[in-house]
Amino acid sequence: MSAAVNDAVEHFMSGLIKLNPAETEFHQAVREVVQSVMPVVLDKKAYQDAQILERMTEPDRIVIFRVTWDTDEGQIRANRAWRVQFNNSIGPYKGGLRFHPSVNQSILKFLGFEQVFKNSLTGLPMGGAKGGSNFNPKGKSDREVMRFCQSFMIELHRHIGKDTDVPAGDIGVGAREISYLFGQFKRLENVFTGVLTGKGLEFGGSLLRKEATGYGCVYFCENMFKHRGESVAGKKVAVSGSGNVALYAAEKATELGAKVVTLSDSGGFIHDPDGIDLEKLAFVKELKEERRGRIHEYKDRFPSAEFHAGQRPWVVPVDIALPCATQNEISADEAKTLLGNGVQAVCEGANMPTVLEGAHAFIQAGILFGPGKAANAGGVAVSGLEQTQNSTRLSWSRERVDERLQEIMANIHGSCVDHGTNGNGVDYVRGSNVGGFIKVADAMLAHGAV
Ligand code: NDP
Ligand code: 2IT
Repeated sequence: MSAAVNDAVEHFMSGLIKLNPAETEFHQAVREVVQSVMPVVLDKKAYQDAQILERMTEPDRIVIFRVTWDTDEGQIRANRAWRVQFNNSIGPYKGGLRFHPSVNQSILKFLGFEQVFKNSLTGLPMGGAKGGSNFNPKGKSDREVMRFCQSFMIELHRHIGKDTDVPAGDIGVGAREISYLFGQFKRLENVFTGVLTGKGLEFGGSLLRKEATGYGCVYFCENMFKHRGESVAGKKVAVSGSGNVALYAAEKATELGAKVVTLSDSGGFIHDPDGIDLEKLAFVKELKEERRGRIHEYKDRFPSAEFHAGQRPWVVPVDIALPCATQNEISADEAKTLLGNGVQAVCEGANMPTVLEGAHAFIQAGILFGPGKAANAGGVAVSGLEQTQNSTRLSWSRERVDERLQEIMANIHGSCVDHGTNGNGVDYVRGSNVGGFIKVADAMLAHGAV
């Protein structure tokens, strides 16, 4: 980075930090983008005159509300909830809902900000948003989760709609929660419409939406390898998490001939040196999706595996790392460990799972580093296809959705190559940030001062 670019980045960031004190995750996400796009902004006076960066880092609006619900024992509980509608310059707001005790405004702003660029990269007409609550669905009964979702929707329904804002799932929000949310929206508004994505197949959901983020992440990884004349086949893979993204990333990696050796949850990780094949994965899916069990139970079923309590999988020597759990789950030290063990690719299924210093280390080492906003865009892309199916009142076959998903992931890869190629290969961070930025920035310019 030149001194002029560096000065401009630091000047911009000091203003942003002053305006948004203590929102550390939001600062981190913005810094990464601004480092990439500042040369483009400095090159185009129209962007500077229109204060494009200042406007892009300020959400259009944030709705904050209390969600009151009662437990099975009849006790009243209250949680805080948000919808961050970040930017709708290229389409209606679109992005997931997260239910996790760690959720706060900083985390939802970072996620909403990332979503703007990710959605732009898909090539579909979707703006960026994120929402959620500090509600913890773990350990709650189905009826408690239902009452929470219904109460949440009593406020949220005023702010969303098929042409306004279309939420979906994220951590802690899966098929069960989306179904309760959809049922309540339909009751409140008396319309049957594609206002949420990730719906059940019986009421407008798309085939392959469940698998899309994980599959898309592996398709993106395969594109990166192909660009170097290689493939994921035969590679050893560490996956973190054992939720929606992790399970289907592991499935697709295995289908493409790689050997997945780890999965995790917040309790620790399992290491199965023989490989977590599709049969073992079927057990994990049942454990996690049906029984809401814990990953350590894998060892009870497959005793040759190891369980490492309280640890993350990055100590295991692998060719490919697929972080698919949560933000900042690869520290600077863990990035060094992965590099020291000869990792060839890190492809992010989760949003911002690598700390900035770790991401810089991966880029500097010249390994294939696929940032979340490119690598995990398959989920929201198939959400976009679900919206298309809903508005035409048709359902596409699994093959048709998969074909479109592969095409979209290849296009995103192409956009990264176009905007990120340098003497060292492809800088996918710069490529995805610049590729996502230009379309949104130009739409904002065209709309004038709004
Ligand atoms: P799930 O709730 O299905 O699974 C989350 C997994 O990550 C669980 O195994 C969970 O373990 C683990 N996890 C969550 N928080 C933490 C934490 N603080 N520390 C350690 N482990 C944690 O969520 P998804 O699979 O949907 O989401 C995973 C990631 O992918 C997130 O970053 C999300 O934003 C991103 N993403 C999701 C998309 C989607 O379509 N669902 C699309 C694009 C990105 P435990 O059960 O112990 O909490
Ligand atoms: O982070 C994400 O892209 C998601 N959680 C999916 C969003 C969506 O609207 O499908």
